[in-house]
Amino acid sequence: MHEVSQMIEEYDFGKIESKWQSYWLENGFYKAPSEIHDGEKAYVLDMFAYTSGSMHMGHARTYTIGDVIARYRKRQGYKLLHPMGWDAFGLPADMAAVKHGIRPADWTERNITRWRQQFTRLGMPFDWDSEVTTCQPDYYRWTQWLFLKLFEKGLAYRKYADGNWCPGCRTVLANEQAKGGKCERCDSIVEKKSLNQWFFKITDYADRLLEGLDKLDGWPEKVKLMQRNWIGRSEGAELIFPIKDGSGRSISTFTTRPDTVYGATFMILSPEHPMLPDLVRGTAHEGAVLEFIQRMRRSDRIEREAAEAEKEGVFTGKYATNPFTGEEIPIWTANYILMDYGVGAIMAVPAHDQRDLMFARKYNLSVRVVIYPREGNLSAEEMTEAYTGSGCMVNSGEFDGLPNDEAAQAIIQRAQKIGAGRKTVSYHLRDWCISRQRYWGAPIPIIHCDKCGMVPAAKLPVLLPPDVELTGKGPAPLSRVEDFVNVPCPKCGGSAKRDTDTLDTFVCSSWYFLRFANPHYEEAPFDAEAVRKWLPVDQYFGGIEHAILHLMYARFFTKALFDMGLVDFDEPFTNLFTPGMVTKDGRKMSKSKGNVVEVDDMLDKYGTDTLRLFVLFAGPPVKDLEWSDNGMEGMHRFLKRLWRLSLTLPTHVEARGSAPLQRQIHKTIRKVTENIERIHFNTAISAIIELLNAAYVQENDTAGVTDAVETIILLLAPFAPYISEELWHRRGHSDSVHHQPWPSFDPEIARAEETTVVIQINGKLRDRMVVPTGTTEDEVKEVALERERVKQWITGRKINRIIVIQDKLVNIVVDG
Ligand code: ANZ
Ligand code: ZN
Repeated sequence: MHEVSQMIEEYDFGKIESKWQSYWLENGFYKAPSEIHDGEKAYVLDMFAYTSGSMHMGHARTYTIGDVIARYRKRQGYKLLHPMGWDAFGLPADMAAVKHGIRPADWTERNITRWRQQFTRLGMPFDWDSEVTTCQPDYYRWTQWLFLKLFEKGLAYRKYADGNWCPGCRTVLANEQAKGGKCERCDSIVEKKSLNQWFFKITDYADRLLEGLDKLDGWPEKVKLMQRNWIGRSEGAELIFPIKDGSGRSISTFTTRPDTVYGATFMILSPEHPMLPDLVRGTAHEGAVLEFIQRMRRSDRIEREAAEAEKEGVFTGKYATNPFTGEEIPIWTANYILMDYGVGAIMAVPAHDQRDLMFARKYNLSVRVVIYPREGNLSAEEMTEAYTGSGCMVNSGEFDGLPNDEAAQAIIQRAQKIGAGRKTVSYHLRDWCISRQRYWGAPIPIIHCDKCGMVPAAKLPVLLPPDVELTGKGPAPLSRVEDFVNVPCPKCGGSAKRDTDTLDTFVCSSWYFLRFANPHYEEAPFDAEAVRKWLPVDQYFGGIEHAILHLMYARFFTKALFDMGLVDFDEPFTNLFTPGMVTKDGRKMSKSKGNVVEVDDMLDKYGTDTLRLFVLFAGPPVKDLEWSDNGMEGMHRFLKRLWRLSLTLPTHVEARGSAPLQRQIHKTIRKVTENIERIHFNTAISAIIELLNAAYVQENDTAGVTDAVETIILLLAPFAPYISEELWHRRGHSDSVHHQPWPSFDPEIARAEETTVVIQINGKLRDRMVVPTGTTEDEVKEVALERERVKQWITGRKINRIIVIQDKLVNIVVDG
């Protein structure tokens, strides 16, 4: 058999796609079965779509990855739940309303319609009867219900906190609207204004959110690390310094280095510290300090925190006593001490903390070395860099000569004895601010009554009033709707006022995965019985940009619901996969950079199957993918070759194919199966391409070639669903290729010749592994880096180089 030249019908992807789209939708391809039994379910979830704007190439890639796994699990015989819905509240709809005068509800509906079409086109025939939409009353009534549950448990509370205030628009701005410290509408300088805001007490769960990560073996290390850093647990001590003004007051500080207390030569209060105004009241220093406080209120927090930022501060005129040295030390206030970490005050140890050293040099404050490195010593006068390492205690009274980590413990014990402090833990995690002074969100279901205080709304949902004029200026939109605001108090019947803030959209997305188990359930936010069957999510897919907030909040909700006895698991997502970004010319695609490749354009030009194959084949799904028109062409050619070959073959052959082709068929099934499991779709697809190449070469073996092509169609179906379905039917089958059992292989026949490869770390033998002979350099690197033994040696160290000698050795060169 040769490349056929006779007239063969062309590969008309447009026609094929529309035919199978409607077929799959009509047959309820992704409709979840209602009957499931233990151990046979697969809940494969993509983060639901945020309905601002439309689908871009990054979404197309992520959702395709999810779709492959969903289709594959179904083929393996799992009962599948693979739903889609809409994260439909949020700022962009408000902004569209202000800019274009369109109602947020209409704008959102229009976007959803478009998203549905794009999903369908991409070969993802979701069951639209079971979508959830967060801006619909039948959903947000339950978001409100959950808010009230948390309120009841004391996990939702109100306090004053700084918001972005635009004096020009006389309105509160979101961080996105106040970039660079200016109002995006009127360019006014944005000020900080204290607002009464709602919070969820996520900090109560800090330790459990941290411990929970240890059990999440199916999560990427990178994401777990980001969450750990965000929680930022530090063990240390609270040390208390009495103020020397006869008032009997003292200042509490948080330190992770109690061992350095003898080197504390001054103290610093955060400019926001509540004690600061009192401390200077009526003194000569009051003016300067108050002016500094004012200036800090307007400054940018991120800048203040930056390590290299210029340090500045003001002396308060007051002194405190170092409880260990008995010395008097001056009390300052400075920009780099923040109120919301630790307790908002520190003992400054310039010899051993770089920021304190920069500050001390600038203001001529004294420096005392209290730890010597193991070798050499330090001079307080000359040092330009703080010594932050470990070593031996000096200038520290009875603790001299101890290793500093031992001294730290001894000093804490002593502090405890003399009432000067204790051991404590501090977190970087802050409580979650959930109130927004905007329109397009779920109203906070609370009524404020002068007599009864904060009273939960008696009836849910508290409906968002449909017609509210949005100008982007003035007070919160809902506060201007009189008949929304003024209501009787549910408790005393007196006149009261509704809360006019709406909930952060992250609240809506913290529980939607529970709702999917039975999306139209009317008795509760989720159907406990259905949740018991389907949850937790077996495989979750979504962008790394959600690694911190969304995933942390969803975990927090799950733990809170677990504590209330409403669910019986406390981690929502067993396995997580975060695909890389799609880039062009080395940069993330974005409208402002003008490097966007439109999904629709590519679908028009090449069809869905080509696009899907390209985004899956161009590199491992975890890595960023660089867009390439050539890559698209290459995939398109592959599909055309498959099409042509398939159409020339008989639909049925009796004989068996030749041994070499048989062997390759079994090997291919094995390789594709293993690599789909590892979400290494690029490797899986390349094995399929190789099999097609082999089939073309074995021209005389019609039986073998037919067998190979039939196998290719079966294996390719999750990746390129349309062409596979079409060719499958043309080969005389009457049911869907997507309902065929996943092909199995004979391990005997599929066995590759194997080689043992040794793994070295910095030239030392650390592990061995068996791989198929001829495994490529890239593949062998990947496999090596995934091995447990190897991870033990390399985690936390920087990989400088990996040397591979094929079929023999991998040497990983790391720092330190
Ligand atoms: C004395 C000291 C000596 C410190 C030394 C460090 C080194 P992490 O590790 O991030 O938890 N600190 C405490 N509260 C602060 C605040 N509100 N704003 C800015 N800095 C604050 O950091 C803990 C250290 O950060 C604490 O330990 C404190 O400085 C500082 F050789 O205390 B340390
Ligand atoms: Zn403004």
